[in-house]
Amino acid sequence: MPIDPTLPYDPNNIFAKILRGEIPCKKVYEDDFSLAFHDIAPQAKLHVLVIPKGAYVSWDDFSAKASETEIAGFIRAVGHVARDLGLVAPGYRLLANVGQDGGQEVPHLHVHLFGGEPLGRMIG
Ligand code: IU
Repeated sequence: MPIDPTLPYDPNNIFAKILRGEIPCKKVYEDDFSLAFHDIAPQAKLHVLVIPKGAYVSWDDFSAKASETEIAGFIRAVGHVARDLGLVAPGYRLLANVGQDGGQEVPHLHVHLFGGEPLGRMIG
């Protein structure tokens, strides 16, 4: 069920549990600001989620409340993951669902990174 991104951060959401090591994940990358792991239900040959370590529900409160350092660190981490996975030359897709209309189900900001195969155009 899509979430309401205006609600306070729920420290018991599944990605918070992954960040605390209470639930395992197939880790791809980690640094001071971010963690990346394989999506449990991949929607492309390669489907990785990149999340900030800070407690942010969605892109909305991350962009409004995170420090410049956290924002820069997170954006760099997404690029780092794509390069590590060898996706730069073939290309890839980034997606962040926000709230009800965006279909966001997990209330901790995550960017989906899809790749490993031609993805087709989504727009136009
Ligand atoms: P969404 O943007 O909130 O709709 O995406 C949530 C994603 O989290 C979705 O692709 C799930 O397959 C994925 N996921 C996961 O990787 N591990 C989990 O334990 C759960 C969801 I719950």
